[in-house]
Order: sequence, then structure tokens, then C-alpha cells
Amino acid sequence: MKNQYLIDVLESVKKRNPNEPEFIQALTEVLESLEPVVEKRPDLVAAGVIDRLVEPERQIMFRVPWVDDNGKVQVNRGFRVQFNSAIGPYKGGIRLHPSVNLGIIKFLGFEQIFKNSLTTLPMGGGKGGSDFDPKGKSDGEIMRFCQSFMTELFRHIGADCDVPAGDIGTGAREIGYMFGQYKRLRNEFTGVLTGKGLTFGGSLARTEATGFGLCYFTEEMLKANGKSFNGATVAISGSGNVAIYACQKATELGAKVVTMSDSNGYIYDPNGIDLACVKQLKEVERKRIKEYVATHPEATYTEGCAGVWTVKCDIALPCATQNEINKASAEALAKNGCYAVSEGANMPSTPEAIEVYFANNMLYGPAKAANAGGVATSGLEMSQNSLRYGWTFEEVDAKLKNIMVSIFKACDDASKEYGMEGNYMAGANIAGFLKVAEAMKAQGCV
Ligand code: NDP
Ligand code: 2IT
Repeated sequence: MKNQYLIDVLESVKKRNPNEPEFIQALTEVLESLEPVVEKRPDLVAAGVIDRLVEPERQIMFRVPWVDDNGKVQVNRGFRVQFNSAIGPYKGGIRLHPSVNLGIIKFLGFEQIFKNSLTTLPMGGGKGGSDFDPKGKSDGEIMRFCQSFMTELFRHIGADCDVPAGDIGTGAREIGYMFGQYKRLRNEFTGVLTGKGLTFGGSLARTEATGFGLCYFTEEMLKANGKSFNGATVAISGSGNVAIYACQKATELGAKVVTMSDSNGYIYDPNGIDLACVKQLKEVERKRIKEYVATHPEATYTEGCAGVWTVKCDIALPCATQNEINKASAEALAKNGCYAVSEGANMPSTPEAIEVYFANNMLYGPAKAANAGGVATSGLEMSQNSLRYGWTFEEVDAKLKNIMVSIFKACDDASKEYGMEGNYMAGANIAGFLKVAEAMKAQGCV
């Protein structure tokens, strides 16, 4: 980065937030992409748009006490970062994972600003979560945690203010418990959370949306470069919500998905993943991915999740967590002939891995564009809640597909306009930024 103004912004953010490496990583990537924009648009610099954008509008941290099944008091820490509301109410998921801290929630909230802008829907950026570990907890423990979490969060959110949703460790069960508690505390039935159950305001196709949207985006990117999922071999990491529906749609589009993983290890099935088995194991029984090989003798299980990137594939879809592909993994993918990496997870590639993709002319679909289908469909859930109406699965899926096609076009167009054709990362950052920046400038110094 050569632009002195951007260097100064980055330095001041680093100084102010010394213990937030993931946030700094996400910020550095965006600021680097904005270099040509800053030169072309001095008006945005003069309006202090970037100086304001890097500081969350509000961040909330709170105690979450709950009682476990042995009658013992447990205390977790809750977070909600309301990053930017220039184009709509704060919107973003809730992550429940022991690794959660303020820096992680800030990186996710920051990414969400640009992602939500790319969806074309009116949603600002936010994110929340807790260092609570849902693994191995009983339903009763999960419910008591979710109720306690919402007992503080409810005063900070609302259908026109901040609308949380799922993320790692937060699925339909957790959203249901949180919604129930919000409704009880406020005595109001509103669309305050998305990813709700279908019997109480949820949208058809929201469960599938991130994985399906990832494949719709990726198919557009492949098509624009003379390739397709049809006949391709695909490596997927993770075996949660995003991974499962990415596997389903990639298979429907003619690909063979040969891997899935969890934080312990990965499975390789040369015949193509039997998704019904994975759904049963992960969605119903909540078991580990290694159980797959018990019923699939032709498949293998290997301890350690990073090994998944050493499997030969044409297309890699990381769908687990941040920084899961480092330089060595990216080099292994390139060496094995992988020609496209498209991100279902948030920030799954380290900066060094991204350099390897570009150095090897691989197609790179960045998270904030490629995985925007989840939040886009959350936006459609909000629309249906406001209308007090529900669209069919086919209607929602068609809207999701149109949105993903338009996101790819926005990234492609911006990459060309700013002289970086084919760099969809820069395109996503620039296109996502410009809409928010225009709104911030128009609304004055707030
Ligand atoms: P889930 O909790 O459903 O699944 C997460 C999966 O990733 C599990 O297989 C989990 O394994 C694995 N995983 C989580 N943390 C780690 C880790 N530290 N190391 C290795 N593996 C890990 O979450 P989602 O599928 O919803 O989310 C996956 C990714 O997609 C996240 O990055 C999330 O931010 C992103 N995302 C999610 C959206 C959504 O709508 N849900 C929308 C857009 C992005 P294990 O069970 O062992 O923990
Ligand atoms: O990272 C994400 O975009 C999500 N976890 C989904 C957020 C949402 O509000 O649906």
C-alpha cells in the first residue's frame, strides 16, 4: 500500500486495537483494495468516510450467566458489534464458539458491512456472539444460555434497529430459543431475528441459502471464465450449515464433492459424498464427521482438518472458519491443479494464501461476495415478515439466484472499472464500499 492517507488510517487503527489480529487482517485487505478509489474520489476522503468506517458505531459486551445441568453457575461473555448503519439496520449473525473474542466479532462485523451492501438489500453491518461452547451441551443448557444471552441483548436490538441471525454454533434451535425469549421480554412478535423456524416467521430456503448462494456465485465466476461445476471434482471443508448445502448444490450442478471435514479431521470419499448420511450425522445426531466411514468402507478419515486441502480437486469451497487455508495449503491446491477457490466461510484464506491464488492464475471468489446468499435471504425473510406474507421455496430461491448473479456482476464490473480485471476480491471490496460511502457522505458527519 502506497497511499499515505490509507497507511495512516491503518496505523491508527492498529494502535487503537492492539489485540485484534483478525480485524486488522480484514481491514488491511479492504484498505489495500481501496487505493484506486481514494485517488479517484477525494470527496469521500474529505467527508471522512474511511476514518469513520473503521470505528464501530457501537460495541456491547456483557455477562451471560447460566446454570448447567449439575446446578453449577457458568459465566460466558456476550458481544454485539453494531458496526455501520448507513444503508439499513445492523444485520449479521451470532457466533457461539470458544474462540470468540472482540477482535473476531469486529472482523466479522466489518466484513458484513460490505457483504450486506453487495446484496443490494438495505442492511447495515453487525455481528455478535459469545465464547460459549455449544458442543456436548444438553438442550436444556443450550436453552438456558440462549435465554440469558437474550435477556441482555434484547434491549439493544429490534426489527428496525439490529437483526441478528445464525453463524457458527447458532442454528435453528438456538434462534428459536432466542426468539422466544425476545418475544417474552418485549411482548411483541416481530422479525427481530432471521433464520427462524418455518412455523414462526422463518423463510423457506434460508437454511439452504448460504451454500446454494455460494454455488450460484461460483457458477457465474466459472462461466465467465469458460468453466463449470459440471464434471468437476470439488473439495469442501466443514460439515455444518454452509458446507452441507454447498455440497448439495454443487452435486446438483454436476460436480463430484469428495471431501468434508470438522475441527478434528476430514473424510475423503472417491465415490462422492453421501450427503443424506452427513445430514443425518450432523443435523440430526450431532455426531463427528469420522462416523461417516463406519457406513462407507470405501471412504477414509484422516485426523487434522488442514489435510483436506491436499486432496486433488478442481474447485475448493472452504466452508468452516477463518484462516483455514494458509500458504502451504494454497500451494498444495495449486500443485494439484485446483483452478478455483470460492469462500463459503468468512475470511478462510490467509493473505499469503490469496497471493498464491493470484500467482497461479486461480479464480478467487472472496467471502464477502461468495457467501452473501445467507444474509441476502435473511433480508428476504425480513421483507416477508414486514409484508406478513411468505413466498414459496421456488420464489425465494429464484430471488437468491438473481442476487448472486448481480453480486458477481458488481464485482466483475468494479474490477474492470478500476483496472484490475479478474480480481473479484478488489471488485467486491470496491463495489461494497462505494454504496456505503455514498450513503455516509450524504448523511453528513454522523
Ligand atoms: P456451523 O456451526 O453449522 O458449522 C461449522 C463447521 O465448521 C463445522 O463443521 C465445524 O466443525 C467447522 N469449524 C468451526 N470452527 C472450526 C475451527 N476453528 N477449525 C476447524 N473447523 C471448524 O457453521 P456454519 O456452517 O453456519 O458456518 C461456517 C462458516 O460460514 C463460518 O465461517 C461462518 O461465519 C460462515 N458463514 C455462515 C453463514 C450462515 O448463514 N450460517 C453465512 C455466511 C458465512 P466442528 O463441529 O468440529 O466445530
Ligand atoms: O456471515 C454471515 O453473513 C452470516 N452468518 C449470516 C448473517 C445473517 O444475518 O443472515
